[in-house]
Amino acid sequence: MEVPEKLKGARVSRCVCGVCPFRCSIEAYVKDGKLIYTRGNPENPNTMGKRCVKGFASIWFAYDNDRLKYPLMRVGERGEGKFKRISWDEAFTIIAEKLKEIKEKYGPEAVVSLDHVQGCTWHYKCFLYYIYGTPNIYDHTAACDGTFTTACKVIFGSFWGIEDYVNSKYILIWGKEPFEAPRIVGFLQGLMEAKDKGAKLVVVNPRLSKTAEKADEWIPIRPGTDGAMALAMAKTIIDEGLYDEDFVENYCYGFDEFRKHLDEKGYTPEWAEGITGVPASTIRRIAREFATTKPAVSSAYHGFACYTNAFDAMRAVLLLNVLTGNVDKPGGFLLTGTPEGLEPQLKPPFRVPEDKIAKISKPSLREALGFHLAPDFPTALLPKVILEGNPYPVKAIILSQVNPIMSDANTKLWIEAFKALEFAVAIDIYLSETAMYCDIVLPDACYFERYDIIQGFNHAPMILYSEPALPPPGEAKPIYEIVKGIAEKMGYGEYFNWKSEEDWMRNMIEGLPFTLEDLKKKGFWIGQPEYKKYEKGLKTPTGKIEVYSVLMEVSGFNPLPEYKPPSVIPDEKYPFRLISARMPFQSNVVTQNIPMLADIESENWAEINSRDAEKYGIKNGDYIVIESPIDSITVKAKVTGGIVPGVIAVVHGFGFGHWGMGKVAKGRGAHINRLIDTYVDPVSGTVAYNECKVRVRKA
Ligand SMILES: Nc1nc2c(c(=O)[nH]1)N[C@H]1C(S)=C(S)[C@@H](COP(=O)(O)OP(=O)(O)OC[C@H]3O[C@@H](n4cnc5c(=O)[nH]c(N)nc54)[C@H](O)[C@@H]3O)O[C@H]1N2
Ligand SMILES: Nc1nc2c(c(=O)[nH]1)N[C@H]1C(S)=C(S)[C@@H](COP(=O)(O)OP(=O)(O)OC[C@H]3O[C@@H](n4cnc5c(=O)[nH]c(N)nc54)[C@H](O)[C@@H]3O)O[C@H]1N2
Ligand code: SF4
Ligand SMILES: [Mo]
Repeated sequence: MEVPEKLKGARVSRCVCGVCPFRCSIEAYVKDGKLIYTRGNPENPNTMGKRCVKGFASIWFAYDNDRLKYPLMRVGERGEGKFKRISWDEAFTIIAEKLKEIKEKYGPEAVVSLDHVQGCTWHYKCFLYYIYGTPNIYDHTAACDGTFTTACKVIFGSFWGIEDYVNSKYILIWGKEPFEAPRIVGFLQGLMEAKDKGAKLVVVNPRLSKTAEKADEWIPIRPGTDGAMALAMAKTIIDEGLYDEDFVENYCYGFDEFRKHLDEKGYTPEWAEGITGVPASTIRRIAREFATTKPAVSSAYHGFACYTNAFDAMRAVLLLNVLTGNVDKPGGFLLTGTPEGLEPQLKPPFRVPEDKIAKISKPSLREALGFHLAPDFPTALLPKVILEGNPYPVKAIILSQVNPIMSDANTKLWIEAFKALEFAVAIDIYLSETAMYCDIVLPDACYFERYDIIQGFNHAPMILYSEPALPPPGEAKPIYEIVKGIAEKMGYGEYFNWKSEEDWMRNMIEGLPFTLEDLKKKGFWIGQPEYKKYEKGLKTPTGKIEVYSVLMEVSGFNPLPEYKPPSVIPDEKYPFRLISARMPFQSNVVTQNIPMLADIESENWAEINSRDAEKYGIKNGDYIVIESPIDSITVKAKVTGGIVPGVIAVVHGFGFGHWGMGKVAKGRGAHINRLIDTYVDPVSGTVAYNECKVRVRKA
């Protein structure tokens, strides 16, 4: 790809975008010490020189004066926002002493770490696990795609799945948002190309979302009921003999039990119509179209999974690919990674001799609370654990690149929990809402100011490389230097005495089929894509694709997917269900201080059906009060025919009360998570954000 004229003479660095969790490989152009341009890595098939608008706009991180520049220590009450500047040496000393004290008083498991899924958190995870000895190291999976990854694990023995849109002829999307919540531009490009080539796009969603707008067919569905429709489609496909007999016979475990189960439960399209509001004739037609158009792909992701009944719904949606033989073949649902994670596995950045590795004496909170299949502890349950000291005391939290007071459900409870902690540290690039409740706040380098090695989300195995394009602002440091500083103060400096970052990066890729030099050359390494991995055997207990899940059975769950209603049902007092949506040009809570994005849309809104709005006298643009049983917010109404009556959708990520996230972010819009009580999926532990009933009135 050619370099535009104005970029000639600029130094180009290869980085991995950290704005959303999907790790696009990018190029950053620096001229005269200024970051002037970024674009997707032209050689990487996931980016092809492109990146999404929210990623593109994050160039602002390089200029934002509101970024954290110095370590801070809290001097006021928690949440009051009073901090004083301290030196790194003071910060490291305080943290090292507090960590030692808590370990002595309560045991290492009393320290919980929450972080994002970016790579250089490896140092910090390995330090806390292998050296400090806490088993409680979690990332944000439980707030995000835990239901999807767990379903991939139990059915396919893989970590993830990717829709091969570009080669598909029939794309069935259930409540996920390639156009509203883009992740990895290459996937999105593939979807557009498939449409250009004539593929049919069908979107099942309670809202006429940006993706539904572009679909050939939008199927409005009652929220939290997709499982019923997917199971009825499965029954239709089987009853009408439209399934791939050869595939099912050779590569699947438990098809006969599934067929019997669907019959016994009476999961017919007529039954599903009563639950979903989708006509039985539509369910039958979509089932036939899906099964007879090859290749086809059915997929769901985060938005669909925000219910306590979503795990089996996710299984049912993915099993449609299995019944029709659309697994790990071009145009179908491609498998990637093993149950443990993406491949190839990276090694720890430093080695701890066997006899020096900390002995973990207590089970992790995830195990202690019985979430054996979950990839992560349901972090939404952490506030209760902290406040009740059950199953054991949790006294300190270390956060890196997560902001649970904004991102998780039940804001008030999280605040209460933070107030009850003995010690809390936030590592962030802004003084986040959550950092406001911490004792020490440390300024991190952002994604184009640090080194990193991390796996890519891709069908063929992919490793990504990141190098700094710029130095971090003020005294900010990359997280590996932060961990080094703490470790040295605790007497573990020997593990961090690398001469340059290359030393620990070489440790991470030891034994892999490429060198650091290879990585640097292109910014990534990609292996060969392998299709039809089920022919060689998968990493499930039976080695087959498990329609009947042995893992579920041994964990005490129904091995076959069944339909159960959501946990929260709107009633007379709270007649609406609240669901979340996203703005295409904001990423969670990270991009809110970027002026050019704030200029496009300065606040979030609540979508409400025009019939409902009329009943309450609400007009487009009016401010409305939305009340749930636990709190209320005031937000602008968007009156639309494009949402199922009885549902209100609010865009997530807005409503910062403090100055914290910066001048631009402050005070814009409303914070949806205040309204949502704590519900999690019982299998995957994922936060059920849409289990929320509300009422509305004009403000
Ligand atoms: N612009 C933007 N892009 C993003 C992000 C962002 O914040 N902003 N975040 C990134 C992250 S972290 C993630 S995990 C991904 C998320 O990516 P997706 O999972 O693809 O998107 P979500 O916005 O979580 O999905 C919400 C959709 O689910 C629909 N939905 C709600 N309830 C139901 C239901 O019961 N049934 C069905 N069928 N649909 C339902 C909503 O109407 C909405 O359209 O996006 C990533 N990309
Ligand atoms: N109601 C509702 N809530 C949701 C969702 C929803 O759809 N609806 N979506 C959920 C989903 S899918 C997700 S993934 C979560 C995301 O929620 P979180 O895991 O909390 O992550 P982010 O919102 O991405 O950002 C968290 C913090 O990272 C900081 N940060 C950004 N870059 C860096 C960096 O380089 N280093 C460090 N140390 N910090 C950095 C930001 O300043 C911010 O404070 O939110 C969830 N919350
Ligand atoms: S989808 Fe956008 S924000 Fe997410 S990693 Fe890629 S460029 Fe960054
Ligand atoms: Mo996410």
